[in-house]
Amino acid sequence: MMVSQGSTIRALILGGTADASELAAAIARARIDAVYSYGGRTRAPADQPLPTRIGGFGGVSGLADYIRSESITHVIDATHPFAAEMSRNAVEACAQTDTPLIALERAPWTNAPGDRWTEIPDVTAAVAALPEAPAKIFLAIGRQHIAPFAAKPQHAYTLRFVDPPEAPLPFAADVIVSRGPFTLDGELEMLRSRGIAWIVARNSGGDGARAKIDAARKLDLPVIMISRPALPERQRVESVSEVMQWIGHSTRLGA
Ligand code: 3Y8
Ligand code: NAP
Repeated sequence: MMVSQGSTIRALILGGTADASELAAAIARARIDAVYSYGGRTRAPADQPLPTRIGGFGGVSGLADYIRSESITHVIDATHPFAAEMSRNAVEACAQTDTPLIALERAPWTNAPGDRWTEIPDVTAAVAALPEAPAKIFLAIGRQHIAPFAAKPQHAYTLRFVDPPEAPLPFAADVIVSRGPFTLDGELEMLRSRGIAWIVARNSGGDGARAKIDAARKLDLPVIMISRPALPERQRVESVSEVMQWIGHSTRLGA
């Protein structure tokens, strides 16, 4: 997609991940005009070295209006592989406004020798994959998608949230409040001390949440691994440097 002759760059980073924070630092160092965007899911998101906005745009039309009113010339979708609605909206809004879009998306984890993964498509299938006999289970899938596990209340659940729960939980559970990134030693200690027998995780990829997967292998624990949602076709890279080249490339075209 051509950037018009002589136009200046103004990038919108759809953020909320460690990769997005790394990109924001590179963009700030390069003194590229940009805005960092959080969805407003957590109480105190990490500070960024860029002007930051927090909260939804108001669907596809809200994002398209934002792109136009803020004279955004490039959109980088650096959200999480499970932030499917945001990613879909970005594809649609960038098509409507003819704005260059690239996704910064880490590769999925792949199971290594010794892993005991059961790969399933979604949370509902994850509940079905759990045993019937009561067990100690670590749900490492955050806060938004735990309700279906109320169908198996016989288990002793440990949850991990970024912020303390505001509403009553849909089932009895022990909640760890921690925002990560997590370490192998920390995960081994947590899993051992709680006698966890099963882990439910999403295939987020990246390093920030990988420690529990490595700890499960060391402890020979089964992992119910939720695969990523399908996303529409869009240009996709796995490194900050490729995004910087993409921006630089468009600059050369537009210079
Ligand atoms: C608000 C920004 C950094 C970024 C930290 C990464 C690593 C730790 C792994 C586990 C899994 C989980 C969850 C997780 C990870 C990083 C990274 C990553 C998983 C923050 C952040 C925001 C969010 C939103 C939050 C979700 C939740 C998911 C917890 C900031 C810390 C489980 C995803 O309470 C809620 O509503 C939380 C919602 C979306 C999934 C869910 O459905 O509950 N992330 N996480 C972003 C925004 O508002 O736009 O607060 O600073 C970012 C990070 N989360 O600074 O190093 O980059 O992947 N985040 C999953 O993998 O399933 C934790 O516990 O093992
Ligand atoms: P989602 O379900 O895909 O998005 C739901 C709605 O939230 C979007 O339609 C949009 O609202 C708003 N939104 C999401 N991300 C936004 C952003 N970066 N900036 C502005 N608005 C945003 O999103 P999610 O899975 O809840 O993820 C929310 C945030 O947490 C994202 O920043 C994501 O990167 C981060 N995160 C998510 C996960 C995860 O497991 N999903 C893990 C780590 C980090 P409007 O339609 O009103 O624009």
